Amino acid sequence: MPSATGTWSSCTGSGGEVAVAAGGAFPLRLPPSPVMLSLRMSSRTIVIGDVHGCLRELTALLEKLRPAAGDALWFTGDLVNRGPDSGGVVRLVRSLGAGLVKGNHDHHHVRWRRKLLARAADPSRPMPPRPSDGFLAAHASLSDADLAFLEAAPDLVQLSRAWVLVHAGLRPGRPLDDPDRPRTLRYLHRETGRRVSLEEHEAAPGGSFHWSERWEGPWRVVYGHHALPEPAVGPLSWGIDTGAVYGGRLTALVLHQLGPDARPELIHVRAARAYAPHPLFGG
Ligand SMILES: [Mn+2]
Repeated sequence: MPSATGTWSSCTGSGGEVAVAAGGAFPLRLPPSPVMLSLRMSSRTIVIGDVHGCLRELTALLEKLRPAAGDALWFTGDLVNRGPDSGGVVRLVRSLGAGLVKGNHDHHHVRWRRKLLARAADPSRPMPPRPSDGFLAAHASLSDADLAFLEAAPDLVQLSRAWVLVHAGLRPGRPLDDPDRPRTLRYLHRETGRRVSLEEHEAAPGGSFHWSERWEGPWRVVYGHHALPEPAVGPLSWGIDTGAVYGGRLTALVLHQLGPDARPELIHVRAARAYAPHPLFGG
């Protein structure tokens, strides 16, 4: 995984994978001179929301952020699909040494690749149902190394004792290594607390609530997946999918420290245009 983000330990439970960025975000590698120490103290943890193939917007946001050596750079997942250049985005993210939590769109490409390989190894298997042309075009833009990078991405990253990164959400009251952690969590049933499934772009189904409404910690959670025109800032949660691919904005959350009282800064760039329709973004 990422070189810029320090040493890693990663464990796979019976379900979702959890990665731990050891010792905060990066190891102490710098010589103990006052200048270098002050550089280290100014390093940041930067999390960028769902890019969905928007290479131009990602490039513009990186120009604004100017990540430096020592900054840890992360992505909330869904690097691919819907936008113009999925492969270009994954290669840029890889070249930056950035880390990623796996989004459902990233996962679909890993799964499709597995199906194709299984079918090639055993032609007696039925052909899997053909995905959309857009998906197949995005898939063709991904190299084996890009797919391996997506496949290796964990479902959850613990940035520090206080801060956690996931693609979609966490169920209140469940442990971080919950084997039953859904990659597309949005709404929970009011009585049972179980996940309410929904089609893309549907409003909250009756009798449900967004997971972040009842999120009481103890972790501060940064997430994407749920596109809204403005970042969804709760007491202990920060939703930063601001719909770049729908003509909204690409958002970065910047942390200058990783303690429980850290105050994130939100930095945006506006999308050049809408690449896909979405009712909340006038599409
Ligand atoms: Mn998603």
